[in-house]
Amino acid sequence: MRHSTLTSIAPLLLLLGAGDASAHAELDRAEPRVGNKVASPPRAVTLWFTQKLEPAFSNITVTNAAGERVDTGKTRVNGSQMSVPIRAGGSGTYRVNWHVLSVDTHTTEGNFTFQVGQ
Ligand SMILES: [Cu+2]
Repeated sequence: MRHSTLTSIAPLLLLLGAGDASAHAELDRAEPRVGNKVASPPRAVTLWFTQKLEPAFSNITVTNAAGERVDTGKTRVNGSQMSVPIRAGGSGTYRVNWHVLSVDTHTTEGNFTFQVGQ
């Protein structure tokens, strides 16, 4: 009886272990939304993460369709959210690159695009 109980919970423990290993700060959502189209250039790009961020080592850069930096370089972190003001950079595909250090000391990074115009 006891043996069969242990056997049945072992796979659950493995699943919990895997969950802990991947619990870094991942991108939860963004504004403008990932892959979305907006009519005019937004004033800022804001990202929400699944964990609190360390402000000193977390930043966002944004480039326009011509590959020019359009962010002000002044990323602001507030808990699990960070935001950077951007200048109008015309229409086309904007790319957002983010790099974060979460409070669990793990770094994660990623990028996505959104469309401006039409
Ligand atoms: Cu982590």
